[in-house]
Amino acid sequence: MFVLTLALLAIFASVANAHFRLLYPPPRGDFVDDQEPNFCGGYNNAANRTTFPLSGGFFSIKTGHPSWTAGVLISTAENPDTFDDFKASGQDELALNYFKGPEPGAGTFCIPLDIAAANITDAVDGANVTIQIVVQATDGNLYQCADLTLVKDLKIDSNVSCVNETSATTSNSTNSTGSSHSGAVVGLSASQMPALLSAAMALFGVAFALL
Ligand SMILES: [Cu+2]
Repeated sequence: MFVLTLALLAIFASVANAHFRLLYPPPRGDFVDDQEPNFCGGYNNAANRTTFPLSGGFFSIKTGHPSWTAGVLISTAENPDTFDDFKASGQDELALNYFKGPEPGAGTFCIPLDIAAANITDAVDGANVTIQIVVQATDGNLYQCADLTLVKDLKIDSNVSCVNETSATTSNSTNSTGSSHSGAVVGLSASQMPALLSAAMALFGVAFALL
């Protein structure tokens, strides 16, 4: 029973840490893990609009994935509800080009976001826009949206945390290659089940040692 409890704890801990969260600016709604592969993380309507600097802003994410690439789409529609709303002339409108995250990359990151520098038509002082953060990891594209009103010369409140903090504690110390991405915090996609199983097996080992 004790062993079973530990295994279940391992599974719940993994679920809680899967994917990524948008910490700032606030997303459209509460994080729903299994909705994150969908448009705006499952939220089709603008909500929680935040005043945001036209230039010199940042966003903050917390990710459970040790290896990832991210970019930021932008829409100047009032209530963007499809991926097409984040395109112009058939091309993605990017407020920030795709970039590779640091490795190991599980942790909290603060990423500069200068919307003025992206030169998006209509993304100007006073405009309502929506950014869609895209994180590409082992389980495909993941999405979170934040609805904004752009304000020239605005400074983000100093209470808003902007830190870079990797969580080395999530890496699997028994991983012999040292560079594999499968050893750390995992989701529950089929390709990641072996890592979850190995985490569960490690806990079984601890449980037997205690008996
Ligand atoms: Cu994930």
